[in-house]
Amino acid sequence: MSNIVILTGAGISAESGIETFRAETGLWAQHAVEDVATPEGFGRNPELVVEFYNARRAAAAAARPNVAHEALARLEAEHAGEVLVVTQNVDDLHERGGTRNLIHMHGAVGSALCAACDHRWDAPLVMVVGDPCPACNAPAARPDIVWFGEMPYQMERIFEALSRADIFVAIGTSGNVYPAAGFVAEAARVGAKTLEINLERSTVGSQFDDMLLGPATQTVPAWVNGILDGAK
Ligand code: BJW
Repeated sequence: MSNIVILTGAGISAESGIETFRAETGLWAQHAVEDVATPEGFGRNPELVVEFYNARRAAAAAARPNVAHEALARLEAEHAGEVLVVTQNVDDLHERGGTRNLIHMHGAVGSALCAACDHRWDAPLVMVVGDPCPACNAPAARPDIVWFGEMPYQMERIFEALSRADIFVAIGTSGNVYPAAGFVAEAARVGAKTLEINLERSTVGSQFDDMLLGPATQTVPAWVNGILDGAK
């Protein structure tokens, strides 16, 4: 019975119509990262940042999970060992595709966070700067997103799962952002087999034991079928 930890990035949602960050025409080509994905950027121009995430929330709501999201849910349901999906994505396509054992390490566009008391609630489709917190009433609502310089969520739970992993798979992530880009090294350190699934080799691609190149909607269902068939 093997334990599987899966890290996903923007590439798994690309074929659902959600833009990635570092493609030539991706989000970071359209917006300066320091303006929209740092606490300092939010401090300088909260309207711009809230608008950026309102657009991302609308894009996520309009998108549907694809067969790669659904294949990971099937793996969780049918595999005898533990399957944990750790996503860097802020969309909810894994949940809507059926995954239950899931960590959103970079937050979620569907969630709002009070900068004054840390209370969380479901974000409205359109957030407005100065929205009051339903718990403490401070006008301090912000998108519940982990920006550069902030601590990603549930790191202790992630490293605990990595310490017990037999297989670690990274899907559709460019390996540019830490600590997520360091998970392959940690998994290898504890003896897990490591696999990268991507359109092209990522910046940390040489650290993986194996590689499966191609679009996630083809490669992920094929890999999941292989794991489930191998267990029969
Ligand atoms: C397909 C495909 C298809 C396309 N099929 N594939 C060294 C060590 C540790 C930290 C640092 C370090 N140096 C610097 C840091 C700090 C910093 C960092 O990493 N900076 C780098 C720029 C160097 N990290 C942080 O600040 C993080 N916090 C932190 O480190 O706290 C301290 C700490 C230290 C140690 C332990 C624990 C904590 C916070 C990072 C927050 C990232 N936030 C963002 C934006 C917010 C979310 C949002 O708006 O959505 O998160 S940045 C952005 O990048 C977003 C993503 O989640 C993240 C990763 O992007 P991803 O998913 O990889 O997308 P792309 O576009 O880069 O790649 C897409 C991939 O898909 C490509 O490979 C394509 O080939 C592929 N693809 N179509 C399959 N159809």
